[in-house]
Amino acid sequence: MNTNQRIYFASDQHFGAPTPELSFPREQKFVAWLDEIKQDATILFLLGDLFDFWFEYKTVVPKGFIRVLGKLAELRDSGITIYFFTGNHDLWMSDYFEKELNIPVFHKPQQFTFNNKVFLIGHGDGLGPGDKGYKRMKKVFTNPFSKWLFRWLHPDLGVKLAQYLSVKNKLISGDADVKFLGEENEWLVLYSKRKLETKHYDYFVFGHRHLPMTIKVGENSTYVNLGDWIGYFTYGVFDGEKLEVIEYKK
Ligand SMILES: [Mn+2]
Repeated sequence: MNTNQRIYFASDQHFGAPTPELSFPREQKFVAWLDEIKQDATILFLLGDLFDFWFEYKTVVPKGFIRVLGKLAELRDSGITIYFFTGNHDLWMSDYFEKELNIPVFHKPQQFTFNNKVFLIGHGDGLGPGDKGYKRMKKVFTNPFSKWLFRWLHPDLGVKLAQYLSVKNKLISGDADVKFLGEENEWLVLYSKRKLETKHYDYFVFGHRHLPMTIKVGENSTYVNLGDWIGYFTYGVFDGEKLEVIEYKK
């Protein structure tokens, strides 16, 4: 990394929710942010739930998000590396991003090293203790048979049904669930601390909680949660030395 280069992180945009019309101003704001970071970004990590619902049929993808997709294409074509991690709302993403945008898609946390700092990066869903209901639901959703079944529903019906269920699902419907649970109860804090028992990491970077957080989990280890682009409009930036969570004001 050059001293004037930055690595950026953002997650939980939930575009498309609660309605395309209400999502649109947030999409514009995100596009403006992407345009700004274009100057010094060397890598952009998108840590999941970019879309409130996404499904790839063999020849068809959902309508919408065209400005976001276009801007991502522009960044990518200008030489900025982009990595995408699926969240629980877009876990059905297949190879569209890889083929169309040349953006690799990960479904599990991955380790990266930048400037001798070790990062563990992912969306953060289903990690750590608890969250049993969600873990069960994820098994159903990732089951090849359910996926096959869903694919053969007509998209006008399938997407409508999925959008209904997604918006009804707690995370987008309000901030009732998004309360800090305390360091001893935050699943991703516990998960990070457990990971540190076997290996050193400088940074754990996750989304999913919709709550910006920077919490020390070890001597030289920090857990960072990126917040969201619904109410916080926060992102992470690594300058080669330290990782900060910043609010995008525009
Ligand atoms: Mn989310």
